[in-house]
Amino acid sequence: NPIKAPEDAVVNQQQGPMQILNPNIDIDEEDVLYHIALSNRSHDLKDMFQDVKFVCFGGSPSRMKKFAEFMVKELRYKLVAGQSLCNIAHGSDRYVLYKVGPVLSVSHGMGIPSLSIIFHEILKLLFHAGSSDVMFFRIGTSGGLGVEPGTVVITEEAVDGILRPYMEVATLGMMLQYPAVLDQNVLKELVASSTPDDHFQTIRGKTMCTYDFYEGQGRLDGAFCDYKKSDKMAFLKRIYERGVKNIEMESLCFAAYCHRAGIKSAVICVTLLDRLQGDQIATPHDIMEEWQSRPQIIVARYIKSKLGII
Ligand code: R2B
Ligand code: URA
Repeated sequence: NPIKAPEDAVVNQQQGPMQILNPNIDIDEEDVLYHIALSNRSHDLKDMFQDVKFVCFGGSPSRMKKFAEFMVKELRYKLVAGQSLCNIAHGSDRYVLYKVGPVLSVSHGMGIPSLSIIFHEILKLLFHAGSSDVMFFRIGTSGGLGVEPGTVVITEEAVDGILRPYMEVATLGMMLQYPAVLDQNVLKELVASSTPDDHFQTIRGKTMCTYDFYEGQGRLDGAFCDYKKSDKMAFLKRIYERGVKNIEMESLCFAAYCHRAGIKSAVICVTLLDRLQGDQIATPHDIMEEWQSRPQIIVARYIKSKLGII
């Protein structure tokens, strides 16, 4: 039977230096952050990361590099003469990690298992670094429901593939449930930051997070499909009527872990297609590139407003 995670494992909201809820992590021992090839012994994590205030996660390594380059411009950040941005996790080829002043740009790969690994390691990195009052964002892509492709959806609640607002994790032979709660104030501020001059719509809505891109999202074009188009449409209409505006593959874990750690966070995804109209993503590359910059614009605007940069 599923079991609710222990209440005392939930911090309400972190304040001050990053806390970690694992008594086994001892700062006097070596802690290897294996998938980003860093450790609290081999690197001076305080020196490298103590000033981090915003961590932006996104699926693709090249997109997160572009986001870091975008932030260099937006924050008018001065790179050391003759130097370009460097991937701090270059010793591993699993994820990329760039730092632009107080902003970290990190790739998380596809799906909950991949996001979960980097989330643990980034949280431990910030703990060792003694960073304080840090916010997390996921800037990503998704399939939309009844919205114009290219629309940005900011998640009000993440639900799983059967509309449950929590993530289940099999732990020591038990199914533990972690509520996928997101900060409603950050959500409001992000939605309010969109302007009539933006060349795209920014809306709020529920986000369905699935464990699979094909059957999990009711697609008809996977290698397997044991249902009919009418079944798919009935499912998508049902979830649309329950307020789901987009479907992707990480928001449930991202929201659940941020809530569990007491970190303010938001999920901002652009929609690449309208799933009520089809399954295949065939939009030209240049248009897709422009769409994928939209969540970055919203988050950069938010970060700049918090840093007092006009
Ligand atoms: C959105 O896009 C990816 C699948 O194409 C997945 O990581 C997600 O959430
Ligand atoms: N990412 C998803 O998970 N689903 C889509 O339909 C598009 C992007």
